[in-house]
Amino acid sequence: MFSDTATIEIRAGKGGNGRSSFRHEKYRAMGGPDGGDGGHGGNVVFRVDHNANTLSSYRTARLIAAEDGMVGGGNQSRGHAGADVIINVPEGTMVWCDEELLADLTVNGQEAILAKGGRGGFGNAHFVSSVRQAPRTAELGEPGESLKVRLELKMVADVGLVGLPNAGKSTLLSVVTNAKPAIADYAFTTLIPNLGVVEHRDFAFLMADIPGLIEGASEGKGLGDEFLRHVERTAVLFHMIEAASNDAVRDYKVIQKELASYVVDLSTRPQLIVITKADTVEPATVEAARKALEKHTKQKVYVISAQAHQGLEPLLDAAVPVVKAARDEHARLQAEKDAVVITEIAMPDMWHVEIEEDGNYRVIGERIQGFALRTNFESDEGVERLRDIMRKTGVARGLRRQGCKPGDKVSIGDSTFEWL
Ligand SMILES: Nc1nc2c(ncn2[C@@H]2O[C@H](COP(=O)(O)OP(=O)(O)OP(=O)(O)O)[C@@H](O)[C@H]2O)c(=O)[nH]1
Ligand SMILES: [Mg+2]
Repeated sequence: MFSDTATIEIRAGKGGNGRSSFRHEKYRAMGGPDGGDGGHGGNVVFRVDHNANTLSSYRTARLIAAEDGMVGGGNQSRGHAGADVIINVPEGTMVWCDEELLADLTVNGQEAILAKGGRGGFGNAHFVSSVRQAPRTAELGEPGESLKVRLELKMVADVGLVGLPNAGKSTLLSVVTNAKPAIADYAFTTLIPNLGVVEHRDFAFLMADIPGLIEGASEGKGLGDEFLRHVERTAVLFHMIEAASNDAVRDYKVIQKELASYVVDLSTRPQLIVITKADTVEPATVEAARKALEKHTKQKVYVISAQAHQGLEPLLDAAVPVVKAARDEHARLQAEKDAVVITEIAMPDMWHVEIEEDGNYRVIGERIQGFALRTNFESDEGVERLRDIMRKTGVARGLRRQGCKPGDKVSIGDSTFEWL
């Protein structure tokens, strides 16, 4: 079955404790305090990876934890920071905690820190003052954040089956794909979309039955706005209307109105209009409904009986080119988005991060400074490209390790910008 949700507990690393120690010096019993700070705990970072397609790998995971920071060393050396843990998720993954949406991850390479590692404790070297020459105090590291999150993937299918409840959507899916959805003679049999693969004339595409929509769905009636979210992730719609309907055009309009009232207008998605369950009424009734629908929509209307396996070939034949066109369009939009994203950058030379007196972060390194020099900070695209380079080269992670948060100022060379 297609899995589109997973619940996991994520836990960031605990900060390392600060050390309390004193210098060993020849001829002196005890030198000055030299205990280093503990390292920061690792973060739990979600990252969009367009090679991932499902959340299935997280269905069995209970806990995903980042590494703890190490305790501070003698000689004022800072403990090692705990490594971040990266959770790769497909495009379109939403991360929820209770009812709150924490992250909506839509673009390849996009990252979000959802549990922040604890700060390392200060070592005793930190507490020296004119009146306290030999402090023994060292801080404990802070615990890392920990929370339970629900991942949800807006489903992606080439074709979504929409229509009123009981229109025969799941039945069609069960006949033309390998899926085995529940089918029954009452409304709202389907509550979660089922996904199947259609193999037709050497072409394969994904089809999903969407739960039935009713009037008011876009305002949440019958869980409708939940259901419409699934429609959002399907490229082509089969709009399905029962042959036994009293008024096929009215049924059609009800669904179109709900599709149009969603957050984004879904009524303009490419549609094939299908009269279903043709075997349940007289041929003349089917014909009248077909004529009325074609007149109203100015579009060809297909007639099927999924149960009797009738009319399916012409419908699937018509679907193939529409699905192909939708995929091409998607690829074109994706290519536009990717145009500002750099896929691989060789940056073998060294860089490091310093924290300046005013708390701003400074990245020092010849190549990254070179990139910054070539960045037009007036242009959002330019800044996004630089950020992407920083992600790809690990500089972004280096900054986070040092505690850099969204809103903090980052300087590279003569340029300063806000961290996102
Ligand atoms: N005679 C006949 N009955 C059909 C046909 N297609 C579906 N049905 C019946 O219609 C009823 C509803 O079918 P479903 O496929 O569950 O309808 P649905 O649109 O998925 O319904 P919801 O999930 O509730 O929105 C079931 O009893 C099916 O057996 C058909 O082509 N001919
Ligand atoms: Mg159904």
